[in-house]
Amino acid sequence: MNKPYPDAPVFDDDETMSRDELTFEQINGLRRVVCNAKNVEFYRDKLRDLEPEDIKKPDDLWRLPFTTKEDLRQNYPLKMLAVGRDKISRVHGSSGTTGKPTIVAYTENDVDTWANLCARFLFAGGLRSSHFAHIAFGLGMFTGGFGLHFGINRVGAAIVPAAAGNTRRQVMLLKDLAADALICTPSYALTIAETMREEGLAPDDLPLSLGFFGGEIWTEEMRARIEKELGIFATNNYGLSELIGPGVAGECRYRCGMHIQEDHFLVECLNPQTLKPVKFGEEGELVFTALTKEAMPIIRYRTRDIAALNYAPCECGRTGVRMSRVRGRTDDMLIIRGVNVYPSQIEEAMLRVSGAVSPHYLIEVDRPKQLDVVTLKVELTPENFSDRMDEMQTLRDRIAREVQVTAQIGVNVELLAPQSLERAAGKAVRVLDKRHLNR
Ligand code: DLL
Repeated sequence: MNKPYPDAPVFDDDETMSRDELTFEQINGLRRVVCNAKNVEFYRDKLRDLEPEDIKKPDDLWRLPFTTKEDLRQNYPLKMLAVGRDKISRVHGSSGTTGKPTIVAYTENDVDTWANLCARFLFAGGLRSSHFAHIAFGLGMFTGGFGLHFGINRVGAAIVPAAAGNTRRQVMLLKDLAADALICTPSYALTIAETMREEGLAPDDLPLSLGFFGGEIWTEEMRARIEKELGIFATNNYGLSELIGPGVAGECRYRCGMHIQEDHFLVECLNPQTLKPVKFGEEGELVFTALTKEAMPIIRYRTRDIAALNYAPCECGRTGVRMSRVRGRTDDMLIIRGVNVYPSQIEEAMLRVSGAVSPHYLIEVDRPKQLDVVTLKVELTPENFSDRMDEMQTLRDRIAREVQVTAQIGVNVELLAPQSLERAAGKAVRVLDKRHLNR
């Protein structure tokens, strides 16, 4: 595996500002946000008793209201705009495929900021101007494609806008254009790796050396698989359309959490029930306030993403606090016979067992009688697909035991033939909860 640029500097000096400078920037940013948000009807009423100059210290943030996904839904499509339509230079939407998307809008400055934020994390993960970067994110309303497109452009690297789907073609392009970096969801990276194998290509047959993955929850075990199967150095990056898209946080080459770009996003880590801050280092729901966005100010946005914050200095010199991997979303947490389980805990346990199972899986939950039943459907790798009943039973038992230890729930394990589960070109669907169908 090639380690990129051991001496990598930062893309932009603001990434290393001192904590005191950051606090100063954040207070100024909050004042700006209060001022700008008063242009939005939804916020105007909520901010009636607060003037920008009332914000004097970081804790004054607590005087600001929360914003939820529901609030954005109710203000569909563009009622959250703080500027006139003539100032809008781009519109994107949330990634869901059903119902009305959440629309987000950008001024020209917002688009420029966004490109810089993406360039910062791409650079931090090793992208340089000499590289070819292949984007396999959809180029549409989803923020992944265009966000990264302009980020790569800002770094000065070549863009291969392959977009999502048609995996054989992706592999052909990766090979023929000799791309250095792959950008997509982690689950799609595995699908590309699988197709490479089917085409008879080994990791060394492609010059690919870097991967930038985000947009969905994944585990350290999944990273190890992806790196092995593609022969790359993979970094994680995080973002959400409501805040800007990708570029909210990203890993540096030390990969000990994702640096939040705190000069643009003020983060809180709160207990989702009490909405009070968790203790330092504990997991909680991340809540963000965008400090520099013009078109659509967003205040204390409840992401539903559960992660922890680490304020310890990082060896890379960036000062932005690091967020852990997202462990789960409050709305994706499964309650199985009273036990709270995140799908990522099951993924972690399953992949820890052995190389015999592929990382393609589906967690099915049902309640045929009074009790919840979880079936973990997981594909075998082609090399391990066997009709030896005893071997298969041992593997099933090992996976179930590991899940029991990690997630404290019993699961039935169903081993499937390779290629049985549907592959997604974007975000993978990992859970099928049928319980509500039986009510
Ligand atoms: O997924 C933005 C994005 C695109 C980020 C490409 C990174 C790369 P949405 O479609 O609005 O935006 O979905 C946002 O995706 O609240 C998380 O639950 C999840 N998510 C995004 N990145 C990560 C990550 C984009 N690295 C929602 N790890 C967020 C875990 C992630 N979850």
